[in-house]
Amino acid sequence: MERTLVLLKPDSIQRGLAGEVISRLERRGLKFVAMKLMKVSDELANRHYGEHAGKPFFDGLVKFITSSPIVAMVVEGESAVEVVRNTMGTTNPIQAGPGTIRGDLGLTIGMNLIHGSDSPESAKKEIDTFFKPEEIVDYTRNIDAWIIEA
Ligand code: D4T
Repeated sequence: MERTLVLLKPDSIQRGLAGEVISRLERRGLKFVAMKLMKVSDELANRHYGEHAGKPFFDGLVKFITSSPIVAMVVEGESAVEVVRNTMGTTNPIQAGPGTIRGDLGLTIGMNLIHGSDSPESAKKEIDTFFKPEEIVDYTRNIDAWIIEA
């Protein structure tokens, strides 16, 4: 089953929207296999957002993601990367469709509530960046028989 990294960004936590965002992912049928509240260090922020280094928004992005705690999660499910990205909506909440997390709850690209890996390859790298293998929990849910076709 595919896994992806999800981060509830500082604005989600500060605005008291963590439960709302987690609930939307849960209701979609996705399964959490790791979850923790944490502060992102400068070093971790630079590693996670390394591909954006040098871009005009990079310094602001690092400042934002290190400004206040986040919740990091590993989410599992059929096509989890794509499903999470669709549930999040586009990067800029102004363009994000209604019914998506960013479309319903966000207004600015710099505070767009949630991160989800953009491919299975980056998901693997990002999960390794944020979690030790022993922090990821394998378990079964009986309800999956009503969510995933055999
Ligand atoms: P993340 O990586 O946070 O899930 O966002 P996306 O995958 O949807 O978008 P991204 O990697 O292109 O951007 C990373 C992060 O930078 C912020 N950002 C982005 C910004 O503040 N200004 C900008 O112009 C862009 C393009 C938002 C998300």
